[in-house]
Amino acid sequence: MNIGITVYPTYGGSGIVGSELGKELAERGHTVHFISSSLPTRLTELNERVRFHEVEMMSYPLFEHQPYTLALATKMATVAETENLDLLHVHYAIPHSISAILARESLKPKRRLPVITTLHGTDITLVGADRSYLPITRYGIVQSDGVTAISHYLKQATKEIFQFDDIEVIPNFICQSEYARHAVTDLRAALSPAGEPLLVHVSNFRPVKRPVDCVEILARVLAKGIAARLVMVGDGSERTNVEHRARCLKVYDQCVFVGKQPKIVDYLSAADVLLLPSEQESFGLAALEAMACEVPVIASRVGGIPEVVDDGETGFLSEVGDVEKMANDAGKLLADPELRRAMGRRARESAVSRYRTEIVIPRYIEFYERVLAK
Ligand code: GMT
Repeated sequence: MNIGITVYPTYGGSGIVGSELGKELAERGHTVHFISSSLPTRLTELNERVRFHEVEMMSYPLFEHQPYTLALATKMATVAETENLDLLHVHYAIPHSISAILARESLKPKRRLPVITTLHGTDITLVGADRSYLPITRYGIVQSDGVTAISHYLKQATKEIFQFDDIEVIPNFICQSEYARHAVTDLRAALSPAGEPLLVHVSNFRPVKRPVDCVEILARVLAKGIAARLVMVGDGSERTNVEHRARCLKVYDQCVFVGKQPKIVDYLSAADVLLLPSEQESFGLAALEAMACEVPVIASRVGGIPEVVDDGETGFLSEVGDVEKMANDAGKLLADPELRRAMGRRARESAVSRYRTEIVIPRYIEFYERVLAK
């Protein structure tokens, strides 16, 4: 197949999932054309089967804001014609599904171009549910030729918010050979020179991820007399608040802020426990990646996380903001290496048996075939 994929290139899990999906499809013999404003971060290598088409935007004094949605639609239609695309697969409903539908409609007299939309989370729960975007998001979803969601929770939320449920649940996935715990002796020594165990948080530091809770948890763990350090991987608007709170709690010296990192798997291989105290999380790709690296997860019981993390088996779940319980659970794991290792082993087994690429990617391909056969 010749597949057009659109993602947000620089920000968030939906871009990672769309990019990794494209690479996996290319490995299975399909040709993938990424259409977006810049090269998606995870797309380090382009070749005959993985191609990139940049959306160009003309600026004009009359345009207060550049009309990206229209420029994207134009590029989608052009690429569909020149590259003979079989379908467009867009990740994150707004505005990508709207652009794709415009492209499809503009080509209607000449060719068929089915549109598949994958819903990832805040496109439904925050942005899409906002009154100003709700009708157009609903239009984008209903008019798509096929819709997938990354968890049962998200399918249910879409049904409640948009009264639409013709949705195939296809979860996030991991490459089991890439996401595997490996020796990172030097990195671990750099992050924890005195050998304390490591709590690790990975996110884009948006308010919805509640990264400030991580330093609250660390402070409570240290107050119990349990040695630990906190490694904060990523960057975003909440970082200054996190650093400020760490100073107020006098735990700043036990924190390491490493910013955005290209090789998350190295940090997960150095981790003892992952902290994911999010306010909302429709799947929790960070949890899955940690589990694949044998890291037990301490997370909020929200959204799709309970579908991924088994409370008491592969991690511990708590109500949003319950940093006391999260600290107790973290303390339990940090103080008991045997428990930590047993949970870590179960986490890997659970991640690989349910979410490995060999299981999930064929489900996307089958879904494409079903939509094309309609
Ligand atoms: O978080 C978002 O605003 C959207 C999206 C993104 O691009 O980061 O994240 C969502 O998609 C990920 C990949 O499918 C999921 O693993 C995340 O749980 C989900 N984030 C939220 O629901 C907050």
